[in-house]
Amino acid sequence: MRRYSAFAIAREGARYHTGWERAWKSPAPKKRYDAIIVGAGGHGLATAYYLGKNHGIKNVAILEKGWLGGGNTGRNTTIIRSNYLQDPSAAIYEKARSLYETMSQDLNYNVMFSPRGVMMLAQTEHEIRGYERTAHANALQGVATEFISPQRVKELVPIINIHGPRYPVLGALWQPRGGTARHDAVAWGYARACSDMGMDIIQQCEVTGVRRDGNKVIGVDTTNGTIDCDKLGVVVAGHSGVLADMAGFRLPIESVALQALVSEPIKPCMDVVVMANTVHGYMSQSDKGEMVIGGGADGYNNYTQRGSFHHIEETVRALVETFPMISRLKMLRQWGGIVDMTGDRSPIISRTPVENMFINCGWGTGGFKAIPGSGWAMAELMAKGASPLADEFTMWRFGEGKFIDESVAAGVAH
Ligand code: FAD
Ligand code: PYC
Repeated sequence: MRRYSAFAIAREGARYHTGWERAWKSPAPKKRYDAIIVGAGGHGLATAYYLGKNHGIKNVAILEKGWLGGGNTGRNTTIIRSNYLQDPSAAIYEKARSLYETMSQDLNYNVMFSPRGVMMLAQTEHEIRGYERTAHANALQGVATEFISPQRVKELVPIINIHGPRYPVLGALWQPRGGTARHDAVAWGYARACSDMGMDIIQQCEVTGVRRDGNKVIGVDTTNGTIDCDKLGVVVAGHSGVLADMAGFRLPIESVALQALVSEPIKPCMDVVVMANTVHGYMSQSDKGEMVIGGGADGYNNYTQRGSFHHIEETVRALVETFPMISRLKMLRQWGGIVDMTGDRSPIISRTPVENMFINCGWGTGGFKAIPGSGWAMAELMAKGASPLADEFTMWRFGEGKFIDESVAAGVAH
C-alpha cells in the first residue's frame, strides 16, 4: 500500500492527501501542465508513460474520477492477441502485443504476460472462411497465426467437446504468441513508471468541463477546481461521449455493458485461451485456477457497470456445451464494465474539432490487448501532431466512409 501514496501527488506538498486510496479533496494545483490526460485506465496511463519516455514530456497530470485501473482496465478478461483483418488494425495490435512481450522488463513490474496461445473456434462454414481469410491476411502482415484442424484443437485443449450438441468444432484460428496478462498490474506498472518520472496521478478528480480560449483548449474544470494545460488527451472509454459533449462535439460511440464471471478455483485444466463466437462464450484459466468466462455485450446503451442477468445464463449454457466438465463448477463472482463501441468496431485515436485536444476511445470489447500500442500512438499524436500507427483511426473516417471493419475480429457479439 505504501508505494501508491506517491500517486496522490504528494510532491505538491501537504495540500494533498498522501494515501492513494483516499479522496483528493484539496484545491487543484496552480501549475500549468504541458499535458493533461483524462482517465487513469490502461490507455490513459500508457499515453502518459510514452509521452515521458518517448518524447520527454513529463510535466503531465493524469486525472481520474475514481481510482486508477478501476474502469474497464480492471474489469476485463485480459485476452491479448493481434489476429485482426485490416492492415491498420494488425499494425497497432501487433505493436501492442510485441510491447507486452517485454513490458515487465520495461516497467520493472511483473505484469505476468503469459503467451499461452489464443484460439478462436470455427463452428460454421462461414467462420471457417472468415478465419482462413484472416490467417492469410496475417501472413502478409507478419502476424503469426494459422488455421488449425479440429484434431489439433483437441490436442491443445483436451477438455473441449469438438462434437458439440449444436455446432461441431470445424477448426480454429490459432495465435500461439497471444495470451493473457495481469490487468491490474498493467495499470499499476504504468502508473508507478509515470509517478517515477514526476507525473501527477490525481484520483477522485472528475473532469466536469473543458476550458477553451476561442477554439483552443486551455484546461479543464474538475470537481477539485480548474487545472491549466497546453494539451488535453481524453482517454475515458465508455464516458467518451460525455467528455466530447463538454467540448462541444459529438462522437460516433455507443456505451454498453459487457460482463464477465469467474468460477471457483480448480486444478490446472486448460493452458490456452479459447473463444467460441458462434455459441458465444470464451474461457481461460487464471493463475489462481479460476475459470475466467465472458460473453456478449448488452443489446442496449447504458452506464450501469453491471450488465443484464440473461447474458450470464446464455454464456454459461454455451460454455457447458463446449466444455461439459464445467457444468460441475460453482461460479464465484460476476461484474461488468461499460465499453465504448464504434460502428466499425475499430478505435478512434484522433485530433478533435478543438485545437490541442485529442481523443482515444472506441476500443469497445477489445482494448486491453491494445494498451501499449495505443499509448505509444496517442503519445506520438499528442507530441508531434501525427502518428503512423494512428493515421487511419481518425474520428472523421465515419463521415468519409473510410471504415476499418473489424466486426469479425472483435470476437465478442455486440
Ligand atoms: P478504462 O480502463 O475504462 O479507463 C477510463 C477511465 O476514465 C476510468 O477509470 C474512468 O473512471 C475514467 N473517467 C471517465 N470519465 C472521467 C471523467 N469525467 N474524469 C476523470 N476520469 C474519468 N479487451 C481485451 O483486449 N481483451 C479482453 O479479454 C477483454 N475483455 C473484456 C471483458 C469485459 C467484461 C470488459 C468490460 C472489457 C473487456 N475488454 C477486453 C475491453 C477492455 O477492458 C477495454 O477496451 C480497455 O480496458 C479500455 O481501457 P481504457 O483505459 O480505455 O478505459
Ligand atoms: O478482444 O479478445 C478480445 C476479447 C475477448 C473477450 C473480450 N474481448
